[in-house]
Amino acid sequence: MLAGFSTLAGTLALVAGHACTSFSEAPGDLALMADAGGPPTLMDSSVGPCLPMMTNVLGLFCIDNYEVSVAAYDEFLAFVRASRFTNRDPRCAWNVDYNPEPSQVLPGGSSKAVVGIDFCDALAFCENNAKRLCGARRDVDSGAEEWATACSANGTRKYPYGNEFVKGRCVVEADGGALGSTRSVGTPSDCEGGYPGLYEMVGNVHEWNDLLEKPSEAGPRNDDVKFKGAAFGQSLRSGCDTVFSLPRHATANDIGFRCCADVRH
Ligand SMILES: [Ca+2]
Repeated sequence: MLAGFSTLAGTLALVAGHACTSFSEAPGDLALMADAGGPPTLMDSSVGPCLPMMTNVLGLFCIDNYEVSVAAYDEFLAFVRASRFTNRDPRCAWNVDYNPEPSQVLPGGSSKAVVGIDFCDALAFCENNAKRLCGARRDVDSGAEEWATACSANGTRKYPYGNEFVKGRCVVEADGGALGSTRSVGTPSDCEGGYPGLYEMVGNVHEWNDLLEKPSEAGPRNDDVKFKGAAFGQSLRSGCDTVFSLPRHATANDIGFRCCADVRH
């Protein structure tokens, strides 16, 4: 899948063999709406312990059911263009451009998972939707991770759907996947789990996590951060434990993301 990494020539060795993702969130699910006039407002909190299109994992946290879609991300970009978003994370102070890398946009239109976005773009999207990029679990100090807990059904499964690989369940190269063959976001598929209603945790597109792999002396822009779950070009039988890392500023045509959030009590 090296051909797919048109702008990552210097880092291809780190990610060779992986590929694919897709996320989705219907525009109507946004917790912060970019209405004309006035500041963004939170949605009514009566919708339940998790925002719409999110799964409640063990009562510990919420996670998006799908990877973030191009359509949802476009709404965020419109919000940014209206000069109504301010990046407050010091790790991302360098990031002022939230547009996906044009050369890495996949075919398929607005229903596909957004790719070509860097870690800080993903972080900003989630924060602007009253969510956060999935990271370390907040209920334990063991280093357990939200994304991995959700994918593996709390450590009980290698794949979202079970412990035995099943061809065709998730979108990986082993199943004949090719560039641009990602599933649309927001449509249930056989790649369900580790909890009901959660899709494409393995395959389709990789997903940025708020997990530091290796800090950089050059500053947070160059810190290596993790992305998980493999993608459409992944050549191995990737599972919930598949992980790679790239600098925060890196982008690729098969790295997307989904968001997590606190359970609302
Ligand atoms: Ca995925």
